[in-house]
Amino acid sequence: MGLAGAKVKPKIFLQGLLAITAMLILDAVFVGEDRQAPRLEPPDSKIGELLAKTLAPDNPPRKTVSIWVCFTNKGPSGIASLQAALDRVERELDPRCLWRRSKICKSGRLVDSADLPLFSPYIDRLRPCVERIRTTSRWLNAVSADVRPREVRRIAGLPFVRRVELVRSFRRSEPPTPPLNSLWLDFADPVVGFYGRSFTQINQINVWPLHQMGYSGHGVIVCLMDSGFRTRHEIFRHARLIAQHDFVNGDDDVSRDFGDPNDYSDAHGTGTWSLLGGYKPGELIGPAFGADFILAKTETDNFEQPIEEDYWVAGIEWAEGLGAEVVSSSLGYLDWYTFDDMDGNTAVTTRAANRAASLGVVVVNAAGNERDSLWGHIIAPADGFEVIACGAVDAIGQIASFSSPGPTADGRTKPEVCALGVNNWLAANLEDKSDTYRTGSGTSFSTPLVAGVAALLLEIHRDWTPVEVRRALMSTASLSQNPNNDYGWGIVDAALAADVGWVSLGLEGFSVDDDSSGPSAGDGDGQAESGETIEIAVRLKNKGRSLVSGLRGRIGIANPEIVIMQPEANYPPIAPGEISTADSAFVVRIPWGFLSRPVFFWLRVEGARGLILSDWVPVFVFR
Ligand SMILES: [Ca+2]
Ligand SMILES: [Ca+2]
Ligand SMILES: [Ca+2]
Repeated sequence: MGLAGAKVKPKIFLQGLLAITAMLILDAVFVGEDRQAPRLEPPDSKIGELLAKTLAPDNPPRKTVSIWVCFTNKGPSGIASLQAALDRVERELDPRCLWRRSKICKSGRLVDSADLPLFSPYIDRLRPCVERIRTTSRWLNAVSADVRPREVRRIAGLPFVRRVELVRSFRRSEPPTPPLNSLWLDFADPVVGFYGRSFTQINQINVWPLHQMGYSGHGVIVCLMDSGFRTRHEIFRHARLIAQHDFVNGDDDVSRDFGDPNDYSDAHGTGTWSLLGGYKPGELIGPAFGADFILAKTETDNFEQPIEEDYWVAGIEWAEGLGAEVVSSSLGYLDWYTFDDMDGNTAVTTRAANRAASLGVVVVNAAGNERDSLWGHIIAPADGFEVIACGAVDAIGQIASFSSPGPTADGRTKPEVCALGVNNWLAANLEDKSDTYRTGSGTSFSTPLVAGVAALLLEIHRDWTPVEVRRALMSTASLSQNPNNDYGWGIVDAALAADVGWVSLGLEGFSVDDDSSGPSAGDGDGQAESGETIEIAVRLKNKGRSLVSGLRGRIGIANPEIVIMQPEANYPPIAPGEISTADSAFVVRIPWGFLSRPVFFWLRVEGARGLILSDWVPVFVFR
């Protein structure tokens, strides 16, 4: 069983397995050869298929190749010394890691043999055969290293080496940035004004009610794994950064390195961190701006040198050990895996993500930007069983043209949920101007929004496990009753998922009346057309668990040509789960000669305590 060939059938990983069982199974996946008698195998049989292909004589010769070297065990030890070693590891674990693991493992040991360090004499014996050790993984019981091709057989021949295989590479595709819709926001509104242009992304997933209640992810450790981070950007001035490590360069500074290939190496991570945890009123607010952050630089964001899976695995192991409760990341297009591998248990990153989840870490990963590419599917580790895969929608809730669809290779619905991933407002890293902002698109940018919501849920419910966080997000999202492989369970509703009694309203739909009865004046063909006065009846759904009353709706629009004649409407009380239309409709007059296009009315609904819902009502107007 090797890194490439290992395929434990997914049915073993049925969701809802007791976590301790999951740990034992994962243990078997990673170090299951421990207890077997040493095998004397010819070196070639230990060389993974992909590595063998790469080194085949018909391929162009390479100076070095990056490989995983998996060891047979963690050193010769009897049961007694194994127990002592486990005791030692458990004592050394960070208290915040122990606490988080204890949510899952209610009794017994909080560590297993996958937590034991590598047997250092093996590494010492390996060292003369390699150009450079890249990183090590306790969970995989493996070392990654750059080696000369001719050394591969010699390494495979070492008696303590179980298998060697290629380190896979990923490449992130940047989706096209669509033209901006002219959506108008009233920044004079105190709620909108506080969030600035980030209101759209925060409002769509209903985060601001939790901020108003005082939640911001305080006390929750969130790890971002990305291309590097401009930590000096003003948006992070209030962020509590408790640890950082650069796995690519082996230092403790995740900002741009002198030797990095271009000036933009920290652009992607700066953007994702700002979306999750930025704080600048009037400009940009992330869902979990009050969290404790740990940052891992695990990619170079370099076209020539794509993202490599070994740094990602090292990063998530490190974060887990520090007590990370949420990990947010996005990898990218897979150069080496096939869709059949997206079965939740094959890609190295997926298996590491599964183990992190089984230890209590909520892993949130981008679904990918590959809808229209040759790949056409979700990307690892989004295929993981408890991994929350994030798709991307635009400001009016339509799936982004690039957002990778499910299902997984074994037929599970993916992604889990969606958030804004088209024209998000995020911190930029333009040349040397550190305090700028920009728009950006991609599932990379919807992911940190959802990860931020996960941190809010964990702040409110300290005992929730990854299974519970995932279930809360899915069961309260916009398509929870009829999920599909584009949106998953739909757009997140943070206030509803948090289950704190916040009145949560959804825009259920609307209808346009263009007949000549009542205030409307038109030809009655059911289409809104230039020259007509129309009535817009908006239906609201009470998604919460208590009756809502005293609701007032008000619409606004950026386009001054359209005259709003009746901007307000009162709603009757709405029982939980019920849908209601206002007693009277909104009335608007469309001028003659109006060009055919969608028109976006901004609807805000207030209750006794102020704003409850803000959303867009898109009406198509024909000439
Ligand atoms: Ca560095
Ligand atoms: Ca009418
Ligand atoms: Ca009409």
